Parts: sequence; structure tokens; C-alpha cells
Amino acid sequence: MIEINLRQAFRDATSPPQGVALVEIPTNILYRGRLESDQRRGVKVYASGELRSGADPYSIDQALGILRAAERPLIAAGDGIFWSGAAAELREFVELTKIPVYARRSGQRAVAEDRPLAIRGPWKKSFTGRADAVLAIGFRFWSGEKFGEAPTWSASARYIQADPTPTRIGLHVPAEAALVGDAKLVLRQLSDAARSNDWNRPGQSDWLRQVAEVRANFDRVIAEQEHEHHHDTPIHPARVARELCEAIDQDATIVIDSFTMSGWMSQWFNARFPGQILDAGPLAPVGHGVGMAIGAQLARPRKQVVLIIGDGGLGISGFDLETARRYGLPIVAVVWNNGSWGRASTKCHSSKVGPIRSRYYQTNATIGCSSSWIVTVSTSSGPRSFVLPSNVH
Ligand SMILES: Cc1ncc(C[n+]2csc(CCOP(=O)(O)OP(=O)(O)O)c2C)c(N)n1
Ligand SMILES: [Mg+2]
Repeated sequence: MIEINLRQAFRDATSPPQGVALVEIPTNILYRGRLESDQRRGVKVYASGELRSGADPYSIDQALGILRAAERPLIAAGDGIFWSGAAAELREFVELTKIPVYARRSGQRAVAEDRPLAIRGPWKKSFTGRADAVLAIGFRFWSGEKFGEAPTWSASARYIQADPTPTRIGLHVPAEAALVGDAKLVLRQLSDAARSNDWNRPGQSDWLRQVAEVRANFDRVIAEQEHEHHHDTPIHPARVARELCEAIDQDATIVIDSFTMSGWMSQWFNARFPGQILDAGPLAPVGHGVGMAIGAQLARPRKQVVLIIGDGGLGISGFDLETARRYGLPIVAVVWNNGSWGRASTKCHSSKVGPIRSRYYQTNATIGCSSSWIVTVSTSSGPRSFVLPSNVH
């Protein structure tokens, strides 16, 4: 019996709505031998992605009607794109219709973030808040999305929601059109219908010009800010974010477990493939990072996995770095040590607790991790950040 239950648990976890599946094996079963003949696999085992269905064709026409009538349409694409493997289909629909797309969470980078039609998370609000039609596909309006409420999202926009899980539709926004189906198939349906209806939206609308303007303005402002604080001591989070983004491999996975650094990383990090950034998720926990980094390293062996973790998160889950060490899983953990549970944003010490004396690199050196403390020091060519081996203090 166990095999079919385990197999079913994996199917449950990875089928919409994706999430945790719990398997509990009672001891009377666990310790009984000679059960092989009782094991059942299931009559047919399907590969992931083999079981999909598209949306009702009526809802496809309805959705296109809403998008076609809009002056400021927007696509919001979320985790559903990643789970469905629908990045290519999303790009095709976006290029065909010239509708800008805000891709979030593991859907980030379904469309390259520097493309004229891509809206990035840190400056999305002037578009999500002013759109007159929104197609949300595989996208959850969770706490990080202010539950779909104004002013982050427009209260007067017409909403279309596409999701394989019907109970997610209409939960946070009053979806006028409901496309119940898998993202890949729904996007194919939308592209086919748009093509057969001679979709023709000029690529140079005022709406798209605004995207270009806001992008250029944002890039300039963060570059100026980083420049201004580049030599700050303690090191400014903008510098950490910028230098980290420049230093990592193109195919590195980033795990975020620091409230403070998540905002700075969102500003600087341009994802290169969907699923590259693994964030805290809808429950906004703390201390999930080491476990997620271990999972990412197991799933993407020999690729860089960089965990950005706060001292609070490390206090909750730091002991599992030893697990990673024991299993020889190469994870780089960057500890943002502000001596605070998320409060001190740019300073490395909080007024409440006084100067920070905890040095986590020392703790981790004792469990066999290679460990460094990063400080800013002056050199003849100006101040630079140095990685000091753990025995230099
Ligand atoms: C499991 C859990 N416990 C508590 C909280 C509340 N919480 C939000 S932020 C935070 C502290 C984060 O501190 P740290 O990891 O040091 O991040 P940083 O200081 O870099 O923002 C806590 C405890 C939470 N979100 N989840
Ligand atoms: Mg902290």
C-alpha cells in the first residue's frame, strides 16, 4: 500500500494547487515485513505535466474582448507559469498582443526583465494601480500583493483570472472572466484566438512609453543611491545587493530569508530563468532559508545556491547548515547581520540592542564551514570590501 500512497502524495504536492502533502505511516504498518506483494503502484503512472486541461472557449473569447477594449491592459503572471512550464507560451502571447507583463515569484523572468514589455516588481505599482484590465494567470493576490487591493491594484480595472484551481478565482479580485485551466494550455488558447481575430495592437502606445520611462527612472535612482552609499561603513544593503547580483553565476539559485534584504534584492536582481529566485512565499516566514537552500542544491546539483539570510533567520534554522555540511552540499550563506529582527534597515546595529557582538562566521567555522566576515577597509585605490578568512579578525 505504501508505494501508491507515496506516489499519490507527490502527485498531490505538485498538482494544482501545489503545496505540502503529509504522509503518516502508522507503526503497525511501518514495522511489518514481507509486504511487497501488497504494494500497489496505481494502474497507470503519469509524467508530470501530462494531465492538463484548457479553459472553456467561451471564457477565452470573453477575456480577449476585455483585453481588446482596454487602454491600459496588464498581465500579472505568477507561480502557475513555473509549475506549468508556460514561459514560452507567455512570451508568445505578450509579444503578440503587446500587453505589458508583471511576472512575479517563480514566474519572474518568464519574460526577460529588461524587455520593453516587462514590468518589474519594485516599480509595478504605477501600472498595477492604474491598469484598466488585468489578466492574472497562475497568480495569487497574497499578502505580498496587498491582497489585490487598491492602491497597489486598481479598484476599477476589469479582472480576468486564469488558474487551474477554481477556488482561487474571485478570492481577492472580482474576476469578470474565469479561465479555469492550466497556464500553458490557456495561453495557447488565448494566442490562437488572438491570431484568428486579427489582434492588432500598436506596439508604441502611451502605456508602453510610460513603462519605458518608469523603468529608466527607477534604474537611475537606484544606481545613484548605491553610488552615494557605496563606501558606507557598515556596508549599505544596496551595495551588498548590487555586488552580489554581479558576482553570482547566471544559473545560480537565490534563496531569500531576510526581510530587510528581500526589498533590496528585488531592486537589483534581474532573474535569468523562472524559478531562479526562491522567496519566503505567501506565509512570509522567517528561518525557511537553509532548508530551501538544501533543497535547491539537491535539485540543481553543481549549480551555485546563494542564501541571503538575516541573523533572525539564522537563529531559527542556522543549525541546518551543519546538515548541508555533512551531506557535502555547497551552499553559500550570506548573513545580513543587523543585530535585529528586521528593524534596522541600513545600519548594522540597532539602537535597542547596542553594537553587534555576535559573529556567525565563527560559529559556522566550528562546524566545518568555510567562513568569512566581510568588512569594509581602505586600500590605496580607495575603500573596498574584503572577505577575510575566519582566522583574521
Ligand atoms: C516563523 C515566523 N516567525 C516570526 C515571524 C515574524 N517576523 C517577521 S520579520 C522577523 C525578523 C526577521 O529578522 P532577520 O531574519 O534578522 O531579518 P532582517 O533583520 O535581515 O530583516 C520576524 C521574527 C515570521 N514572519 N515568521
Ligand atoms: Mg536581522
